[in-house]
Amino acid sequence: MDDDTIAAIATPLGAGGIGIVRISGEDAAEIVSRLFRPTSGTKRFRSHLLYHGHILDPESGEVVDEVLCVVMRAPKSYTREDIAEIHCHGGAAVVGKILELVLRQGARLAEPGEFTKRAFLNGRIDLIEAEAVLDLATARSASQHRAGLSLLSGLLGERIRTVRAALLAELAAIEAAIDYPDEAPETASRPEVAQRLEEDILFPIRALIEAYRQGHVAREGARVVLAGRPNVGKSSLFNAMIGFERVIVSAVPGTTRDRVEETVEMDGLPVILVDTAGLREDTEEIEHKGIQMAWEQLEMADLVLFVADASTPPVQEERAILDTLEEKGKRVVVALNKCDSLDSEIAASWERSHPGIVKISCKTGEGLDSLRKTIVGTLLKEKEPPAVIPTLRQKRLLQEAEERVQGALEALRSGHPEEVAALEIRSALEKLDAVTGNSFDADLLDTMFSSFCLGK
Ligand SMILES: Nc1nc2c(ncn2[C@@H]2O[C@H](COP(=O)(O)OP(=O)(O)OP(=O)(O)O)[C@@H](O)[C@H]2O)c(=O)[nH]1
Ligand SMILES: [Mg+2]
Repeated sequence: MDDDTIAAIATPLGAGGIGIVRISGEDAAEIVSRLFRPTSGTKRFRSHLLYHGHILDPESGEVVDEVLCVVMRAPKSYTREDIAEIHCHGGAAVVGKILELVLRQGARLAEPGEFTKRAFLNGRIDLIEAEAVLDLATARSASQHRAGLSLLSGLLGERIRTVRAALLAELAAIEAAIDYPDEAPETASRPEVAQRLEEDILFPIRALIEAYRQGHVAREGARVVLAGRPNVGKSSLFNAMIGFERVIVSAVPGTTRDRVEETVEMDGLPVILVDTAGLREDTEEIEHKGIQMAWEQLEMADLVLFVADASTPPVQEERAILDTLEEKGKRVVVALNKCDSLDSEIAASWERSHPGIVKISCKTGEGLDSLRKTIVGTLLKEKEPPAVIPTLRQKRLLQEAEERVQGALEALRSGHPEEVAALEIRSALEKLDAVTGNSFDADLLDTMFSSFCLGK
């Protein structure tokens, strides 16, 4: 474990009001005291108190900036090490210069996420909370912000620790039955253990996996995939929704052959919008590939935005596409585009077959707001997102734990030796520990923390 003193700029670069240089490690206070001249003339910093003063370049004696400084002594700090922060003016040149001075005094430039990694390694937060910090630092929408905060509350960790404790108790019961088959109490009998495994362990784990399914849209954003026949205006709608000309629009059917995606926020919800090739039969090879890709995208969609053209009547092909989507259980919103040149008879026939259809025009912008509302309403239809929503990493581990518990249950119920169940339970315990970071491997930590931004 590294225990050198690290430093980084903790605020985004640019011209903010203030910028913060953060230092963590044994030498943090010492380094600051060599650069900082407090206005009060004090020699010793009291912990957690903000001091006014100036940063001086020790070599030239030149004043670099007027700042506020704070030292937070271990263990009452984010990393549980001594932390010092210099709050200076936010211009990139000033913050950069101060960081340079700090590094010259012997601190090492921190890796992305290294402050949070130390907080985890020093036991201040568990891995779930570390992930929550990442969530919060990168949250682009109100719902991501909420998902991050709920993880930081420690509720998920609490639930997992409860399940873990129950699992450990059952392991003890099974091992007692293996070691002392004649003396084992009634509560260690196979049916009793199996019942508790199911009710106290399997069901709560499944509930968390289900929470991911219900809530991942709030956390990671929804995939909204555009679909429809060629030339109905999918790419025009895509551009209109993201607010700039990202994809080519043309009067030639079959213009889009590739998949293009962009993230936008709709009413506080992150949405990954995907444009695809128009769906039709009988095409040349490249377009055919595009259509295949479009169907693959539709498989992954949380919602399909089906676009139709108000200047042509519904055709059999469109009916077939919509039927297929329905069979797959996809949520679909149908938009009737080109309403600026609408034929009232055609519009009426679309409205008859699709009562919820939203009339829009990419040309005039008409109806786009109500289309956004319909999309968000459909995505969030189910209900309020669950109180805790695991991340994808956590959900995968929970699924593995679920399989192991399931395995233990089957072993107990089908009369396999108790040892088989014990083995499965041990392996389920490992999976749960990996969620909270009770046990972890170095590779996992490296990948996880390296996705943090600098200074976090
Ligand atoms: N009048 C009118 N024309 C539109 C509207 N939206 C799109 N168009 C026109 O419809 C044609 C096709 O638009 P695209 O956005 O390329 O259609 P697409 O569905 O992406 O087509 P493919 O990529 O070929 O599947 C272009 O000529 C657009 O200018 C609209 O609201 N009103
Ligand atoms: Mg297109």
